[in-house]
Formats: sequence, structure tokens, C-alpha cells
Amino acid sequence: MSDKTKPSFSKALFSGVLLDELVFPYPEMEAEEAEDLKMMQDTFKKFAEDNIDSEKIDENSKIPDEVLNSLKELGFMGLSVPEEYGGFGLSATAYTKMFELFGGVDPSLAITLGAHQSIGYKALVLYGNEAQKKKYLPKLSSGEMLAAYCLTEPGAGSDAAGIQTRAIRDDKNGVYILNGSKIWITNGGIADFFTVFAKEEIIDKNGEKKDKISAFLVTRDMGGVTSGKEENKLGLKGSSTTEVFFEDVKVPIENLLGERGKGFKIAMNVLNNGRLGLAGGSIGALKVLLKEALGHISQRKQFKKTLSEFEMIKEKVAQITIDLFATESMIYLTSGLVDSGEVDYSLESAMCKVRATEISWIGLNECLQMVGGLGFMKEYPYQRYLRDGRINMIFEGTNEILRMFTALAGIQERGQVLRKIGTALKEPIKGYGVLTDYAAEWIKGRISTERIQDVHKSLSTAKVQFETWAKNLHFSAERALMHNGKKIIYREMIQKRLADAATDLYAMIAVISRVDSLITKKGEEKAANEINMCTIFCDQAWRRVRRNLLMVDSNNDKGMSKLSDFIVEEKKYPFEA
Ligand code: MYA
Repeated sequence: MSDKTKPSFSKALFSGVLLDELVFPYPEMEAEEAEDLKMMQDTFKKFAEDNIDSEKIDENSKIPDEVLNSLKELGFMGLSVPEEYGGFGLSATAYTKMFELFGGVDPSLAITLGAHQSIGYKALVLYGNEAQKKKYLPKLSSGEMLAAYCLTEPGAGSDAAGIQTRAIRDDKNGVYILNGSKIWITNGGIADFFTVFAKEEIIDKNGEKKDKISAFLVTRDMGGVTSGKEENKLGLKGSSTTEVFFEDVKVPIENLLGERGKGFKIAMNVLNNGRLGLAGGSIGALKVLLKEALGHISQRKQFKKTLSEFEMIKEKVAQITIDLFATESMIYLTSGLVDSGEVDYSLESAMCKVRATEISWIGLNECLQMVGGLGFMKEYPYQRYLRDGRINMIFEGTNEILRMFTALAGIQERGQVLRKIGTALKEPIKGYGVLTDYAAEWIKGRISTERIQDVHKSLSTAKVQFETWAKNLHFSAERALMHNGKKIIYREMIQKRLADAATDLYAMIAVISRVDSLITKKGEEKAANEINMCTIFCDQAWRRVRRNLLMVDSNNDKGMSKLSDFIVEEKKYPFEA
């Protein structure tokens, strides 16, 4: 969650502070939970082998009812429902591992299960009162009710606060009257339970009327809830995506979720959780397609050699593996932070979502490339995984919005240690004096001397690369702020570079921490592959960080913007050779 009272590793990093106690040692699942998880994974794998035909699901644009019904019976609808309400109450780590598995087996199915529990009923788990939980969670957990998350509207996609759906409170009759429509709702055609975000008029503490977002638990049987036709999509064809209309729906006041007017934060915190499941699902899909491609490249011969013997193919296999390893390290470090309950993980979950969906997209494409013409054929799964994976960079927050969020929240929040200058950063120009104090502090070297704890000697180069560039992230963010003042909020090309640098740094520390723990556990020799991956990844990552940070000051941004404005005005490519 984003909670300003809790420390955030990445927000602190933007401030030049290394909260290494949050990322060392690498989190590990309790033995008992690991055993339960293994059983659950085996059950799902066996079920999937016998019952899930992804080609058919894609072809028929439908997950067979029998499949969903069996998954309900097996308990897969209640993974994050606490045990006292009939669910498995999985930790974030175990939950994400399950979604990795689902995403690999069938992305349409993963999205159906994810829209139900990652976001559909997650707000109820996080913010519901006892009566609400008792009433709905057992039914949601058993799958008697399917859930959907209703935020996006025709006029409010990335700008989630711009929603128009309205709830009018009628105290006399004890209800809210809900009107509005939501678009692209996953599970929209099959859900009977909806977490709906709507605006209501609230009188603030100064006695002024204000429109604020509240969250509501709405069920189809309240009447006035209808679904539009199924959307015809590029991928995820087996999942249901529709508009959902609310027409004079009488929602009992007791179905208000959390406090009046606090719905935006609820919506965001649900997404902070959901993004981790999507990240897990994305790498799960890549792992499965990589396995498929490896089967082909180790058999198929050209020029009397198997494809796997060619250096350009080796490079692809190694790069996909390194990217998977680094992203997996970020994801499970973050899920460990979630499970600790003590940390603000909003930035990290956004970074995991962006990185995982992008390495997955690139990796799926490279898998198709490795198998050549065969990958373009409908009877092979490559095209389907690519079609299914494309949306991941768009929904649950576009990767552009999440980069903006990462950079702006990073430079606005000053971490625990530098909290006192927070106001100055919200108003960088007015707060210049405070920034000057801060500069003095910087010169004194109190911040720039930060080091992470000792790690195994085989990781010492990676450690220095991380420390050096972590410090530079802080200096670059500071310079970007000083040069641009308040206008930094419009300097998206700079935000993108800062966000990408911060993401690479987080990935580096995640890999270092994971491999360091592994060496402690199994010894240097047995961890040779992981040490090699850590070395290569950190070497690749610091070069990207350097490039991104150098370009904070020296870039072609003005020229790029000017050209874009010209082309948009022309409405076409206007240059002929
Ligand atoms: S669901 C729809 C997804 N939609 C979005 O993600 C919307 C994206 N937009 C936003 O996130 C916000 O509007 C942004 C803020 C970030 C642009 N955590 O002034 P502000 C706080 C905590 O910046 P805005 C879907 O796609 C912020 O600190 N707090 O607001 C389903 C501030 O607080 P304060 C946050 O400029 C797909 C306040 O809010 C966060 O309006 C189905 C206002 O902030 C945050 N993150 O815009 C998927 N952000 O006032 C199924 C902001 O106290 C998935 N705040 O300073 C299933 C998975 C399955 C597996 C898969 C397999 C392949």
C-alpha cells in the first residue's frame, strides 16, 4: 500500500537513502506455506493437463463452464480470502506464485481468476467491515459469486479520478442511488458482485460541498445492473470484457466500503496489489513459451547445426533467462515486502508491473523469432501468447502512467529521513530555501556516503555498481527538480528516464540480495549460474541507468516535442524521399 507512515525502499532511494534493511536478507516463504503452495500448484497443474485446452478457449472465445465450475470446487476462487471466511488466505508471495502458474497455463483463465480476486473483491478484503466480509466473502471464495472491479469509464481511463458515475445518498431510505457506466470491465458479463467507484457529494470540514470518490459493494441482484455485449478483442479471448451499466441501482448504505470520499485511495491500493499478480502472470507466460521454444531450437537443424548452437540464438536464450531471473527477483522481493506488512510498496509494485509486462512482451516475441516461420502459424501457441500478452502493458495502469507515477512519487516523497522537506518538493519553487538546506546536507556528505551492507565477494562489483548509480539517481532527480521546478510534472521524458533508472536499480538490488542469500544457503560453487546472471544483469543495468541519468540533462527532448507537434498538425508523415 501507499502509506506515508511506512518506509518505502524506492522512495528513499530517490532521496539518496539506502534502506537496505528492507531488502536484505532476501525474503523466504515459511516451510509450511511452501508445502501447501506446492500441493496447490500440483493440483492445478494436474487439473490443467487434463482439462484446459487453451487453443479451444481462444477459438471459442470462452472458458467452458465445467472448467470454471471445477476450479470453484477446488477452491481457486478464494486464494486471497482469509481462512475464517472460507478461503486459503494465501500470502502475497504464494498468491503471486499461483498467478505465475495460471498465466503460464492460460492467460484468459488467469485474467478471469485475477479480475475476480486480485481486484474484484480485494477491496472488500482490505477495507471491508466485519458484517460486509461475513456477508460476501464466503460466497466469493466458493465462486458462488464472481467479482469484477469497476473503475474505468468512457471519459476516465488513465485519469481515474475523472470518473462520472454518481452515487446520491438517500439517508431516509438507507440507500445510495447509483447511476453511470463502466467500460472494459473484465468479468463484466459473468460477474454478480462489483466493486464500484463513484462520486458522491460530501460536505467537507469547512462546510463546503465537494464531489469525492467513494467505493461501493454492488450486486447484480440489487436490480438496475446490466452488461453490454462481449468485446471482440485481439487476445484474452476466453475472458469476458463488457461495459457494465448502473441505472438507479439502490445500494444499501451499509454497502459503502471504507470511509465516504476515500474511494480513490482504495482504488489505488487495490491496484497496487493487483499489479503484482499481473507481473507474476506475465513472467509465467514467458517461462512456458520459452520452454516450448527450447524444445524446438534444440531439435531443428540448419547448416548441420541445431538452432541452439548459433550464437545469436544463444544470446536470445541467455537474455530471456537473465531478464526472467531479474524480474522474478523484483517480484518476490516485493511480495515479501507486502507480506511484512510494514512497508509502502506502491512504487515497487508499479515497477514490477512495468518491467514484467515489457520483458514478457519482448521475450515472447523473441521466442517466436527463434522458431522462425513456425511461430507465425496458427496451430502453434506463439501467436496466441503474443496476442494475450499485449494488453498487459495497457491495463492495470498503462506503463506510461506507471512510469510517471514512479518518478513523481519518487521525487515528491523524500523517504523517512528527508520527510521535513516534503512540502518544498510539492512546491519546489516556493520551497527553494528548504532545498538549499538540503543541498548543504548533501555537501556535508551525510547522504552521499550511503552504502549497502556487505555481500559475498563474488557480488562485490555488482554492489559497487548499484551503490554508485543509486547515488546518481538521487543527484539526477535533484537536478531535474532544481532545473524544472514545478514544471517537472510535465517533463514526461525526464520522468520516464528517472523511472527506468529507479526500476533498474531496484532490479539490481533484488538480484544481489537474492543471489547473496542463495550463496549463503548452497555455497558459491552451486550458485555459479546465479552469480553469472547477477554479474551480467548488473553490468547491463548500470549502463542503462547511466544512459538514462545522463539524458536527464543532455537530451533531444525539445526537438522531439517540436517535431511531434509538427507531425500531429500535419496529420500524416509529410516527408517524401
Ligand atoms: S483496472 C483499471 C486500471 N486503471 C488504472 O490503473 C488507472 C491509472 N491511473 C492512476 O493510477 C491514477 O489516476 C494516477 C494518479 C496515478 C494517474 N498508491 O494527485 P494524484 C495517491 C497509493 O497523483 P491523479 C484494469 O485495468 C497520491 O499519493 N496512493 O492523482 C483491470 C495522492 O495522495 P495524497 C496513490 O493525478 C484489468 C492521491 O492518490 C497511488 O488523479 C484487469 C492523488 O494522487 C498509488 N498507486 O492520478 C486485470 N497513486 O493526496 C486483471 C496515487 O495523499 C488482472 N495515489 O498526496 C489479473 C492478473 C492476472 C494475471 C495475469 C496474466 C497474464
